[in-house]
Amino acid sequence: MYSPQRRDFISVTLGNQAGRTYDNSKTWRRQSCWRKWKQLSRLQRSLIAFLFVFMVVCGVAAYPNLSERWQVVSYHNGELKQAEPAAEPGVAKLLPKAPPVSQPQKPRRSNLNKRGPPFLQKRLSKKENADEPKINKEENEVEVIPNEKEEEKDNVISWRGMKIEPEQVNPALPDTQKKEPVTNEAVKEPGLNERQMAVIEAFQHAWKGYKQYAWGHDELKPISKTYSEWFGLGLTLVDALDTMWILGQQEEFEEAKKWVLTDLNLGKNVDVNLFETTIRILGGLLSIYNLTGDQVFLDKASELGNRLMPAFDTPSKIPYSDVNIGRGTAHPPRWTSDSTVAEVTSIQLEFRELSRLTKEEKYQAAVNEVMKHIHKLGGKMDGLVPMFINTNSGQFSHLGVYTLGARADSYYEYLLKQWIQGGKKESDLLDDYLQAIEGVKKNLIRKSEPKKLTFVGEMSHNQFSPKMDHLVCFLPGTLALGAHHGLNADHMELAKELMETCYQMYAQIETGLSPEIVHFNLNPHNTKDIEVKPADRHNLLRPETVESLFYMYRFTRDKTYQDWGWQILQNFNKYTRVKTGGYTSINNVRKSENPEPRDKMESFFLGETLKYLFLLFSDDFNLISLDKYIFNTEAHIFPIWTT
Ligand code: DMJ
Repeated sequence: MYSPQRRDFISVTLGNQAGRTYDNSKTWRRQSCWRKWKQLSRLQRSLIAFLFVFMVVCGVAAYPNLSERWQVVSYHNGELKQAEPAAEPGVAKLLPKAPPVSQPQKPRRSNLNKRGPPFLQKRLSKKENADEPKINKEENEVEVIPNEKEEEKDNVISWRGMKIEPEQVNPALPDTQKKEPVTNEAVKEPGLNERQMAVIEAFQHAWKGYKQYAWGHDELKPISKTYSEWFGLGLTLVDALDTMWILGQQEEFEEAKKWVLTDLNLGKNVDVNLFETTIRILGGLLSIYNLTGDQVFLDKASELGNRLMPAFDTPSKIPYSDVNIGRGTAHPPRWTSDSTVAEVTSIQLEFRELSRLTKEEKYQAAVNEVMKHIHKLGGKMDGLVPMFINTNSGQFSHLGVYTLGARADSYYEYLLKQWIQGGKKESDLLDDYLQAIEGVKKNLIRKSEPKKLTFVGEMSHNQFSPKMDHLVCFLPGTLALGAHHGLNADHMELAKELMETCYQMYAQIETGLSPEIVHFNLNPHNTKDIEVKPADRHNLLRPETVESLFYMYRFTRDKTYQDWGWQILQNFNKYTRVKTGGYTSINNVRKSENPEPRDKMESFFLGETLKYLFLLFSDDFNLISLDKYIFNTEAHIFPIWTT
């Protein structure tokens, strides 16, 4: 006889035993739990409910303690950094940002540039991950392209820009008397080579996505075909201005310039990060002014500089991390009064250049004060600095952790580059740089097993950790730059060894793309030099390795460096290019069959990565000559002062 109940029961049970799918398995689990719940007595159910409520209340009450405990953690350059070595996997993720007025989308920030208490970020990261689109193989959203794109080469625009040589910009002249931009004969290459054309094609593809789905917004989300806001200042557009100029993308450049003129609103009521806004937007505007001589960019730069100045109004004169550029107020992050050392020491090139161009001393005075203070400060280890500094006391905080990675990296880079920028006169900067490099050699350099790759590890409370961030791959380029400018020749030897290591961080990985962090093996019995922890397998389209390849090629003329860069570009094209326009950061460099797109094209992919690749592939060594220019930490171009 027909019995619906019996039939239902049998059907569900059998369905689960034989060939259970993801969906019906979930149903089965739900039903099974529900049955168990129903079997409990009323007392048992009440007890469980009470325990649940109790745990929620405890969790809420523990909030201040947690935030205290995590004070040692903050974010720099997109990386979670912790005073204690064992960072919890997956913490460095996304977090919310106070929405700028009338932004259509709830602003978010990727793990790249970190806001809010870390535990909040962890919670959000889970949500974000859940939302993240995966590659849909059928729709083939992440485009896999052949290495050579012969069919598209004819479309490349071959316009070349004009530029001003550093000595042609005379800051002493009033604006009206400044020389018009002149054509620089040295920039007129006989023709672009195939690899440079491939970079232009990549740029055009990235720009196509940005223009279509994110125009005037901070970052493209190429998979979901939308955008994300961080500061609401057209970050990608401003970051890419000088790249367009160098790559000869005239039409795109003119359109972008128009946006800067009419739509870049620097007076909006929004909290911005002092460091990121300085290196990307102020740096981008100054760079394009130096390349074009177009006053509109200097006017914008000068307005932004003024709006950022409240950050320096602290008891110690060490700037706060955040400034509201509309209101003219500044503050530290919510959970600490510390700033990140790299952040307060990597805004100097930009503010100093702004002073030179505007003849207003105040910018340079503010950032020089920071450097003087840190020069004298105790708490360093052989010239290596901790990662945090307190804006009230002016003292380093959370002592004992030394890294060349996130939160300290560009301190070292800017010591050298300020010295070069200023005409090699400021000996404190040079002394600090040389001492720090000796400190790196003494404390942080090791060789891996079995291949003896030279790497830079970290020191945490006298314990060495063989962990190296991809961010550290700026170092070979910086060392080579110093050697080129007359510093110890052994810096160049170390640069070569580290360059090989940074290349291996790509070459030994399944996709040929580096993870965010690697751990080197020191055990002679293990067979692999490089290990990658699950939480570190992402790639954000970062520039540091191709940046260093560019310097190494310029100074050695060894074409191996160009070949390595070419491999990297091809792998970006293979695993991160999105068919409908744009490139995406990915979650898993070890999974070539599905690297898991994160749906974000960082502004530095256009500002830095593609620019450095283009320059790496150029055999014209006068194209942004390293004897006349320096690059800021976002690859923006500043003249070396000649007076
Ligand atoms: C950029 O914003 C800059 O290069 C910064 O110095 C480090 N982080 C990103 C690129 O990785």
